[in-house]
This record gives sequence, C-alpha cells and structure tokens, in this order.
Amino acid sequence: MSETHIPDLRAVEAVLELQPETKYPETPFFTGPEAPCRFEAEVYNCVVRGEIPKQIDGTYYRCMPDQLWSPMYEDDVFINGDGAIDAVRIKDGHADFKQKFVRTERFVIERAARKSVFGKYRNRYTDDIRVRHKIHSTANTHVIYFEKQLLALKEDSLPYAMNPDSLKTIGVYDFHGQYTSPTFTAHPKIDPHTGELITMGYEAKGDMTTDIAYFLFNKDGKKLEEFWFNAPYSGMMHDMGATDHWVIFVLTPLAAVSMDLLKQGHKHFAWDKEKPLMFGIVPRRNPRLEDVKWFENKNAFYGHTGNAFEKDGCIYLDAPLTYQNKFWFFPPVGEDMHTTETAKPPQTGPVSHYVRWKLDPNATTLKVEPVEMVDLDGEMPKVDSRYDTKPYKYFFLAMHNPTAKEEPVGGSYNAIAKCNVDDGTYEYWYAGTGIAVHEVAFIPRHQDAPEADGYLVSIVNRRDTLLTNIIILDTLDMEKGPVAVIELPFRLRNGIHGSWVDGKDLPGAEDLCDMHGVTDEIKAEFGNKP
Ligand code: V55
Ligand code: FE
Repeated sequence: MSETHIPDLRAVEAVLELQPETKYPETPFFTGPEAPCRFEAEVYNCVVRGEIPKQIDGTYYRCMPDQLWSPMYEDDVFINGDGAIDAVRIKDGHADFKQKFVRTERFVIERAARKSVFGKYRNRYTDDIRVRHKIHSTANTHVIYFEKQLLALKEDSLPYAMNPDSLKTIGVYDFHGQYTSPTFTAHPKIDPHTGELITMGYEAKGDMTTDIAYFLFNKDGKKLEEFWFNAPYSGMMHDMGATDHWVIFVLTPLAAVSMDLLKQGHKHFAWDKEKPLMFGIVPRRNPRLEDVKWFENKNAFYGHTGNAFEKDGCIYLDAPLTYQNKFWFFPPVGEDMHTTETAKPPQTGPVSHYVRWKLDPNATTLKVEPVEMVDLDGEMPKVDSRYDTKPYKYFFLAMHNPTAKEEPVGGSYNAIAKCNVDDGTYEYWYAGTGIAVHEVAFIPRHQDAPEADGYLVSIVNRRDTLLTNIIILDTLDMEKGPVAVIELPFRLRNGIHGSWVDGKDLPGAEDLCDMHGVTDEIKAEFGNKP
C-alpha cells in the first residue's frame, strides 16, 4: 500500500464526529479562544516573570462560566456556563493556582447524566422535565467572602458556600434560614466600616414577578432588615448600590418576557426599547413602602455600579452607561440577535461613558439625567473596597484603548485604567493586540495605605498564545505595566467578577493545592522560610 493511503491524524480527525455531549455550537460563545475548558486544575508555585511584591499576602478568587456539556439549545449564551472558581494564592512572592467547579445541583445532576439536562438561561420550561424544579444556579457570576466562607453567586438562585482554603463546595447557603427569597443578587455590597452585607433578590416571588426582597445582615450574618416591595416592571436587576443610609435598586430595560412566551421556550429577557432605566431608592434601615421612590432615566443599558455615596442628603450613583443594549444576545421580542438594530455599536466614539446620577430623596420630579465623569469606554469598574458605599476619588476600569485600531477582542477589553472621578483624568495600561483583560481586584499596599495606593491583580486571556497570564500592576505606576506576570500553562475563558481576600482574614486551615505527604517534619527541614 502506498503511503498516501494511510490517513494521518489530521485526516482522521477531519472525518470523525465529536461525541454529542461535547460537540458545542459553532458560535463565538463556544469556539476559538472561548471553547469550553472543562477541567479543574492546580498549579503549585506558578511560573512568574518579574517579582511579586513580598508584602502581598492573600487570595484572589474569581468566577469563570464554562459549559461542561454541550448546551441543549444552539443559541445558548456565555453567561449560562457552569461556574468554575479560580483561586490565586499569593504569599512570600510566590503564587499557587487552583480552578474548581462549584458543585451546584446542576453540576452534580449533569455529571451523572454525562450531558446537559438543564435548558436555556433562566428558562426552566426548556429543561428536561425531571429537573424543572431543581436549583438552577450555575454559581458563575461573582464570588464574595462573608462569614469566613466564599459565596459563589448567580442572581437566579441562592448562593453556594465554599471552603476558601480548598474550594470544596459546602452547599446552598440561606443565612441559617434567615434569607427568604429564592433569588440572591450577584452584586451585594459590603460596608467596609460596619462589615454589613446589603443584598437583595429580584423576581423574588417566582419567574417574571416584579417582587423585590431587600435584606441587611450584620457582619456575623444576623438579619437586621427584610423588606419586600415591587418594581415598576420586571426586568434584569443585575447590580445595585448602597450608601450609609440608602439602598439603590437598578432596573434595566432587559425586560422579562411574558410567562406565556417563557413557557413557549423564549429567552427569559428581551431588550425593550420603550422602557426606561430606573433606580429605586429604599432606606437601608427601617424601610417602609412610603419611602420607596423610583427615578427614571431614558432607555439605556446599565451594567455595573462603580460606587454610590451620600453628600448633603443626596444619593450619588456612579457607573458606566451605554445607550444601546450591551446584552445583544437578549434582543427585543421578535428580533434576531445577529441583526437587531438595538445592539449595533455606533460607528464612531466610545460606547460607554462613566457617569453620575444625583438621586434626591426629597425630589418632586423623578426624571433624572446623568453627568459624564470620565470619558472612557469601559466596564467592570472597581473602587478600593475600603471606599465602597462612601465618597471616593479613584476607580479602576477594564477599558477599550481608544488609540488601538482593533475592536475589543471577543467582546472583552484590552486595557486597564485608573481614573480620578473628581477631575475626569485617567492613566491606563494597554495590554496589546489580541489580549483580553477583565475585571481587576485591588490590593491595598498596606493596611493604612491611601485610597487606591497598592496593586491590581487580574487574569488575562492570551488569545495570541492561547494561554493565560495573571498580572500584577502597581497603581502608582500604571503606565509601566505589570510588575509581575504569572504564567499559566493553559487557556482559560473570559472571566466575570472576583474578590481579593487578605491572608490574615482567611482560615488557612487547609492548603489550596494538594500537599499530601509533605509532613511537618519535611516542612521543618526543607520549608521555604522567607
Ligand atoms: C451578568 C452576568 C451573568 C448573569 C446576568 O454581567 C448578568 C452581567 C455571568 O452571569 O447571569
Ligand atoms: Fe456582574
């Protein structure tokens, strides 16, 4: 037989079909650099270029949606992926990494099934009938630290608690039975002075309902407030805001479709060009229905809160604002996500602006218009968490470099900015062509460091090499670029939100990576003592 008749591996691969449970849709959410990763990983002592500042001691946690199984529907969306939690433990100039999936009910059932049995994003009527009434959380949106546990969050369900040392899933968390809504926001706020947790659930009496449940917990997890009220319409309420005396509820025109449409298998949310963006204010303590006020902004997309604070009796809310639907994959009812007019980027100029709303609790007119604070196209704003809910001066932003020729890669950003909200000035560092940057976490240089003086940590997708970097920037010299680049020998997908937890606050009872066999004797003799 001549050699030409023996197919090589590439030729074989070209004719063999992928098995159905891992054959993903040929859409940008599942192909190329966004192909699902599907693994759990540990890297003890990562490869590091440069020097990780020795005073950094803590762990960066963040969520990455990653569909373990090919979705039941071709039009599945990125935000429906199973929640993988990444942890980067930094100490003594070294970094250890671990990635583990949250053991949600969906994870364990689908692991047994070896395929997807949960259907579309927030549409239980598209599920395998056997799981319709199970917990739908993918725990893929944000991971926060409260009561010495990680809480992995998805706004359609309760949090999942995890062990912060090992990333083992503990289970669904309802604050010892005190939390009574079936839903819990992915963006609760923690008051850095009191340690209180300000949180809420929307669609709190079931799919498509306008009910909102507000909760305030003290730092030990004791419920201080529970207050139920209604939104003017049912829509996505992804982020929120809080100040010393007020809580702000953000209602976006990504409207919940009718129950009939949901039952017919429609996507849960659809952009509604006619609806305003609205802000509901509620007193943080002793709220009463007569204190609730809804302010109205024209139709616009609101993603994430930068910060909120109070001054002279007024509430200020700061965030990037976009006059088009950034969630193009939830188009208006009857429109196609690939051709809808509501999500086309404008031909010129930045897409979002960082703006400020003034919400006056005594106002008689409830129409509001924001003022632009910083002219940068970005999202995922983060302040120094010691200034959350308080007046502040600086924030960090994942942004699109305005001088770069390329579009933000894969819907992500390519630069990181440090912005001064008082005068609109900023500095930024551009990561380069084909490199996707995401939300940062801020690490104070030391406990008493001035506002925004410290380091940023973020996970960066190298679409050029199909690998991953974790970068550390010095906030006093952003333009210099990272002081350390941690290299992971594999590709990760786009990440969502995360938190930095200081080492002194972590239990530290277990190791992040598997240290089995490394006895105390071995440690005593060979241990790396700085
Ligand atoms: C967002 C992300 C979500 C979600 C709803 O960033 C909104 C916005 C990762 O999941 O379910
Ligand atoms: Fe978010």
